Amino acid sequence: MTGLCNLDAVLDIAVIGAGFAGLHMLDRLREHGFSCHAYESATGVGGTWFWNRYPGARCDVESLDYSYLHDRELYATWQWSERFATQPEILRYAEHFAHRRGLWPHITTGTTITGAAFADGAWTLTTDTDERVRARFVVTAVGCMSAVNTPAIPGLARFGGTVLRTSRWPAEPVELAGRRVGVVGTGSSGIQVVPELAKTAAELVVFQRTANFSVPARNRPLTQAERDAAVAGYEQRVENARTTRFGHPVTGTGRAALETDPAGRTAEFDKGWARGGTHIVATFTDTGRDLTANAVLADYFRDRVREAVHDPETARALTPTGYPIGTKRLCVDDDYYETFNLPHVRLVDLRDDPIQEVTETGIRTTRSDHELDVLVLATGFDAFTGALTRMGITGRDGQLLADTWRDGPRSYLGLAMAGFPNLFTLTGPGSTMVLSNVMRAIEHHVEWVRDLLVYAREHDITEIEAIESAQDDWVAKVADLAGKTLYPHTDSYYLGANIEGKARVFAPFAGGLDAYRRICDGVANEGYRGFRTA
Ligand code: N01
Repeated sequence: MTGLCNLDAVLDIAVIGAGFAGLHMLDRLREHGFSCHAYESATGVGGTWFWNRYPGARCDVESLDYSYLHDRELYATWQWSERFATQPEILRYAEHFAHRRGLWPHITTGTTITGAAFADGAWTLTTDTDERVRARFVVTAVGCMSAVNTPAIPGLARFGGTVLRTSRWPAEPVELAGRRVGVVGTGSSGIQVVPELAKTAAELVVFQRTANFSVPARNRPLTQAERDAAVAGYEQRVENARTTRFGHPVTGTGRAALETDPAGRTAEFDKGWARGGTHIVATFTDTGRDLTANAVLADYFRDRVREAVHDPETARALTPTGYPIGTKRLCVDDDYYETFNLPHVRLVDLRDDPIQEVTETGIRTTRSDHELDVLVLATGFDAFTGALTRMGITGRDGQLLADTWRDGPRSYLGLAMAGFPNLFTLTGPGSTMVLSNVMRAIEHHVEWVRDLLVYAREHDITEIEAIESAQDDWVAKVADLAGKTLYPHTDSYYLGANIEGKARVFAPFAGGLDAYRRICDGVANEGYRGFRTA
């Protein structure tokens, strides 16, 4: 624990979470003289970057974009070492920000909020350390990918070896050299961890249910000239944050794939593949909305898999089929496919050979027993809603958020919910979340919520709550925008489809961060239209 607040007092604002959103929120609130305090489950700050410390973890957004922009001096002085930063470096960045802004005394770490109830104009938070915190307002900064998904694989508890989760990787070193390691899950985390584990494991068995589309990162050290250019271009970057769909520019050819001849298409895709990173999906204007155009891009990726993987059967299994590219998050890798050419690395295609059970000594699939010393679960998250619904949030008249969201999340702007006054959700479901650079989404939300709280103070507002009809309109808008994309074609965590029993609802706002920001600005400029105040 690093600092306690006076638990008898009523805070102006409690912040839940001390990742990038929580740290920035706390800082902005303190700057404006609010009494506030943050609570964090982890024993340190950094949120997702505290927990996801598995070998190979790094960001799939380039470091110079995955940085706070609101702190100009920090932007000018922090020296990212690589094009795509590693988890340890990003964690150091978060810790540095907390030190720089004097935030540590205002954060209680190692403390999980287990309940939040609204009554008599204030929230009462309860913690797993049996403490109670009273606050007039609560801002959640719990992240989009923080509630761990542990799959219901029969026998998991009986495994006699070591079970590790990429999303809760231990801080102390894990000895994997010379051991037989199994990895379940081939999303972004699995695809990043596999090449690293292969470097030391005696045997590595990768259990894949769905083959993912992945693009090479082409990671490399950043040059001083690149860092200097980024600092010189700071104003433009700030402007881009306001005016672009993703919060940073993604430049393509501006042409449609279906109106470009095949040789021209391949030449452009080759450039994107050689450059590395996710920008390749924006090469043409139609691959994100037209299934035929999408198939052209998907086929290009499939050809790269067949080119990289020597064994034809393994290549076939690793080739993604059956869903449009981009409708699950595109993975970014370092030699993922090449790893399967190593003699001690094997792929088990669970579509052909499903897991029957975990035994004391490994994983039994329909056809084989795979003997393992270590089992790595890279099985993802109850994304977007899980961290909120698991927290025991109870609003007006005792309504439980988990019940209110049983048929899918309902929010106004992704920031507030009818029936839950004085509660704001940074990067909540219904906002752009992971469909934009999440750093830019965080900065927007923090500024917007800060402005609202200042407005409330200036206008003696003690209660502010989303109006049901405004929320209904927002939910309909989010659904309508999703319906115009290819996302609903695919079972993914975007739709909650990775969690058994979860309502199949597309949670993010798919209209772009620029459009989202304009809507939120409009709401604020009209005296917080869609909110009831008292
Ligand atoms: O999780 P995922 P993740 N049996 O849900 C499989 C961010 N992130 O942690 O596709 C067997 O994508 C599941 O299979 P299927 C990023 O936003 C960012 O990898 O459901 N397999 C899938 O293969 C990312 O998108 C970075 O058929 C099972 C995998 O587990 C998000 O976090 C790095 C299973 C889960 O993939 C989540 O990524 C890492 C079962 N019972 C993560 N249950 C950056 O680079 C699940 N699976 C910033």
